[in-house]
Amino acid sequence: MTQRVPPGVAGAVDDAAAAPSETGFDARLYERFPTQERRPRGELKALKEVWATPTGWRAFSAVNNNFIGFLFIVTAFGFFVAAGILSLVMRVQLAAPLADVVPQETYNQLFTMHGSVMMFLFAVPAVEAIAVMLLPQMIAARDLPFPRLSAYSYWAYLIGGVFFFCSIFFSLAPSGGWFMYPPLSSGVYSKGINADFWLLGIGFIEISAIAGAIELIVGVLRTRAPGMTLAKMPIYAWAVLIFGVMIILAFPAMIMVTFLLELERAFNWPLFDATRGGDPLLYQHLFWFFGHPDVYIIFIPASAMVSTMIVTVAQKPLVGHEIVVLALIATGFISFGVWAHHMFTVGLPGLSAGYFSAASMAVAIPAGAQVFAWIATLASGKVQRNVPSLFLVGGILIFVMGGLTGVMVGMVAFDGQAHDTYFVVAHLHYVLIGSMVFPLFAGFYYWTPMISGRQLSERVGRWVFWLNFVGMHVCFLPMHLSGLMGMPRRVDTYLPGRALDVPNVISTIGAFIMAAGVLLFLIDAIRCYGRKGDGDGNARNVYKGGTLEWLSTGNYAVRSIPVVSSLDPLWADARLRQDVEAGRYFLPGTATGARETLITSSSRAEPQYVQIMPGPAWSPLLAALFTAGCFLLLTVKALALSGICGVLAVVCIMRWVWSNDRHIPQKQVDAGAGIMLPTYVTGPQSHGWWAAVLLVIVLGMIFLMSMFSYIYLFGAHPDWWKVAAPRSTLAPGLLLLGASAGLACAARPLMARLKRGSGLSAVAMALSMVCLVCALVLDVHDWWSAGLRGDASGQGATVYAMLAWHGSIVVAVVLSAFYYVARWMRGLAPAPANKTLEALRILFIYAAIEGAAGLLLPRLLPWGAL
Ligand code: HEM
Ligand SMILES: [Cu+2]
Repeated sequence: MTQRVPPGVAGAVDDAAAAPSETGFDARLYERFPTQERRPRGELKALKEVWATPTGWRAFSAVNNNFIGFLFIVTAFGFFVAAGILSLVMRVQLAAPLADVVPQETYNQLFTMHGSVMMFLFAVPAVEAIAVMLLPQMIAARDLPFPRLSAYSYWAYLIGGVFFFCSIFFSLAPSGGWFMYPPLSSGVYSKGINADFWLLGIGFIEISAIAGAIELIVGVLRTRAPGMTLAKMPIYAWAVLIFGVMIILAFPAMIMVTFLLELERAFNWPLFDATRGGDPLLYQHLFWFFGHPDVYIIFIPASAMVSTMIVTVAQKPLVGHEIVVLALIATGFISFGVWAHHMFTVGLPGLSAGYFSAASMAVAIPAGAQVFAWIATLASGKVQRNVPSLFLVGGILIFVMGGLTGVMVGMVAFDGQAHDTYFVVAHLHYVLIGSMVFPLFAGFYYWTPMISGRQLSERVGRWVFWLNFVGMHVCFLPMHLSGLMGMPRRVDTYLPGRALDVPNVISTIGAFIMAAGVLLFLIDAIRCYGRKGDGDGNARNVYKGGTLEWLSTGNYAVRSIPVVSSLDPLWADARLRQDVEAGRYFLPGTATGARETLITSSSRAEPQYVQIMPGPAWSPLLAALFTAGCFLLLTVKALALSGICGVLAVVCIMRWVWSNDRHIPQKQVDAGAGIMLPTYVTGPQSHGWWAAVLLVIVLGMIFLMSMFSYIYLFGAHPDWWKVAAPRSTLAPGLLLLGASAGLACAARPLMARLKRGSGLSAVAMALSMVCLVCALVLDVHDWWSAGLRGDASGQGATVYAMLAWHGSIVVAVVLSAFYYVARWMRGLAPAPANKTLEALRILFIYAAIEGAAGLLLPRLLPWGAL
């Protein structure tokens, strides 16, 4: 009897023959997937049981990406509605001149909260939430690689976000605008704790976004279905990868700037106070180094959703797939070089204004390339007429209009006229609504059948679209005009008799039309998702998409993980669904009796090992609760309680890591068709190692930002340097740090080579930690005895800020050293191939390098100033 080789398998084998293997995996093994094989009984049942979500109130301990992703999306949408309601109040206040609907201070809080919530609690989390839900399904992974981390980042976001939002009900909301420039937001002009609430809310979103980014990057690079090489990776996965990398590079600036602002507010360190050696422009540079890429962090995944849906809607492959991938990468790259276009009016030197202006316009090129690819794809196919396609086309139109005004404000001279007027308000809403809100709605309509097994109403959907589309233009088009007529943004009213009445009342009407559209959508969504039955998660591919998420049948995504050989596997292989659902591919059941997914190599996606995944647990939820408590209580200055919460949060995190870190025996399991794969891998091959390296990159970026702050202030003030640096610390400090790094390096060979190695390696880690602490103490002590004070000068503020940040890393090192020693004492750290040890070594070595940088910079930079 001849065996049929499924097309996917055949393609992957051909491919592998064409290119050398990345990991030594033999692609001919794929041919073992016979189509006629009888699966053992009970296999599917075991798979279902292992992946079942706990029921009742225990559902909140669930960590699966479907569950968490769904809650995440709903929460983000909730914040969109809430921030939208705030904007309606603003629009009512602005409907007529000199109206008195809300007091001025409340209006200030309204626009600050509207902007902050939209940007930080809606836009970024929403695209991240969709990635959490969609990415694993699209690349046929069973879950994201660190499910408990997603749960933690979701709960931290929910709890922090709700508290942040509620501040507006107590008149405790911040009022300095969504970018909170000092000096307006400093202790002098923003008294009370309102601004601290902003810092709190933002702090949470930073934690959540970075945790999510690390996990999404590792997810894209290491959990793709076998055969899904980078060339066959869906465009959406590319976008998620770029999104993750951008978060890792951009958010550190935001973390540093919020950290510095809080230091200035809490301890009166004059970081942004020009009269005492600080500089408010430092804040703007750091903020926009984050803030501009942030817009693209939102736009890139949303635009890839557009590409994905357009392919389906047109039933044609994306025209210029490679060009669109390149365009996404280029957009991400360029967006890091344009931040100062938000600062044209602060008096940049002519040359740099010219550079930033030109670079800003260059962003239009890749964005334009994408738009043309979309139009060409739509034109080449027979476009299905449905609600997703309406939102797609509408969104592209709106986005193009926003892009055009973007090129206008990118011109320095024009920006001088339009800056801080309603023209900018119009521009930013066109961009954000076109590039993100409309694609999001399209996505809701498009993927709802996959999530709930039911469709949102097409009939109602048309109304939702037209109300939103018309309302959007009626609201924001006149703002271009009122802006050019001189109406400033962030002002609660205007005078009569200046021709501003008409455009404003039109805008208000438009806002309510849009609100009606959103309300209609909400009603339909509740109807659709609220109904019981049928919604067993069975994906009904109503739009005939070609990507793998349409094979999802449960919490575990696909029944078996297929071999992929095309960009649109479902179109390429008509039998794929059948074969996958019959369990004819990888991991049809559970090989070890636990949740598991396949880890593949980063570029060619060759199977490497079976990752055993953690299941439901309360620790992420509790840890998030206590983290939130810690920050919140700190904000209201309840120090003791905040400390207790902090300790409890650490305990919960340790518990969670401890239970995650089961020592799995290194054995080989049958991953399907007798292909044997290991269950435990260490070193650069393991996904944990990748996450540790990414974390260190984030920490390094944050520290770089603190070094930048030092250098910037040093350069901005001629006689800035107040206290001579204690040079005598340099040699002993470096010696200690060198010893620390050396000991951490030695821990592993000690364990591998010596008989009592595991004990010695624990001692080495403990000593490494001690050296690190001593170096820090020595450093702080010497600056202090040299007379440097944080509140006395810009030098003091930046040096201590750097040390404070390094101090928090040292605290993490101390905690993890205790953790490691505790594990060793319980006999849980025996083998040389030990994941905990590997991750901790990376952290320790990084901390030593960071310490050395912090030691050197403030002693060496002012060499000439001696
Ligand atoms: C129904 C839809 C919306 C309406 C009616 C609306 C209305 C407004 C208004 C009137 C302002 C200006 C307030 C002022 O300067 O005095 C504003 C600012 C802003 N909006 Fe919206 N908006 C909407 C949707 C959105 C969305 C979807 C986003 C982002 C995803 C967004 C982000 C912002 C931001 C960042 C600001 C600037 C806040 C600041 O100046 O600090 N808005 N919005
Ligand atoms: Cu920008």
